[in-house]
Amino acid sequence: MSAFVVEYARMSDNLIQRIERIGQQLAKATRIACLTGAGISAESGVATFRDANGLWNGFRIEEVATPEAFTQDPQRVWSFYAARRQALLAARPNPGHHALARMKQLCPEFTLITQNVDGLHQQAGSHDLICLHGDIWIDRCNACGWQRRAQQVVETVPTCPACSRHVRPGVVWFGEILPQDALERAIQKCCSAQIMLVVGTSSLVHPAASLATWARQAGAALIEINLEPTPLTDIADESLQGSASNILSALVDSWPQT
Ligand code: BJW
Ligand code: ZN
Repeated sequence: MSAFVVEYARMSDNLIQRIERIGQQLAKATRIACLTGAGISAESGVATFRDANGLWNGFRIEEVATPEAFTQDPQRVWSFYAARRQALLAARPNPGHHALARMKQLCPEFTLITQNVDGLHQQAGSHDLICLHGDIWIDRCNACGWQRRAQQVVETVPTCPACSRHVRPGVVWFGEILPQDALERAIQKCCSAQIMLVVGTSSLVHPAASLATWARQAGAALIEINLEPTPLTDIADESLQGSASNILSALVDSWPQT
């Protein structure tokens, strides 16, 4: 028996019944949107931002993920991202990522939206993915627009081959605008969804966190999956407390067609 099946066996009868009922609702829906956050990658060994006292290897995300922090100390910020790139080299998608890729095959219109920059959804086969906060593997020059996909982890902040300014990771920092096409598409898909799943996010960072509120106002049923309550829990129609990989896999298993 795999470790995953053992975890499934540990779920309470009540949680299993709720998962089966929600699985049937999902199976009937033709338009589902799903927003994921760092919690879905936690079981792949990728650190979240705000768990464990909000520390990430000694950094507070609010202190390093800003354009001002990069201007002030580019090497400090680059080191934060270099360490994360290094950790990601060993990370693989977990059953939660795979379950969402499977849902895409089962639902006529399934839109996966992620705040994550780690590439694990894509590795699990979710290619038509809306990335709200960019991609950690992109190197970019803000001054001239030069960019490339990083091939290896470098410890020293690189300089742009075109204009010699500092190169930064292609992620969205606090105070920066999200990619307009990604955000517009996410809003449209969330506001036309019958059901919205919100998985493994603290729902503290906007506008990503607002998507669920907007979807709810437009008539979607909200289903939250998280280890603990969040600011969204009170307005969610269902809040499934537990690990994303266990619950998402169980939801797909309970889909009648599977
Ligand atoms: C599990 C689990 C398991 C663990 N299973 N669950 C409206 C109101 C207030 C403020 C604003 C607002 N609109 C805009 C703002 C300002 C700001 C903002 O939101 N501030 C708030 C913090 C107050 N937003 C912005 O600046 C955004 N830009 C913008 O809006 O531009 C226009 C504008 C600018 C200025 C003013 C006004 C408008 C940009 C936000 C960019 C966020 N960037 C980051 C870094 C990306 C690059 C990188 O990766 O380094 O994105 S910050 C960080 O937080 C990262 C994440 O994507 C994001 C969300 O974090 P997430 O995924 O929720 O992770 P955690 O750690 O917080 O939570 C993990 C959860 O998983 C927990 O709940 C656990 O319980 C759970 N979990 N294990 C299930 N196994
Ligand atoms: Zn440049």
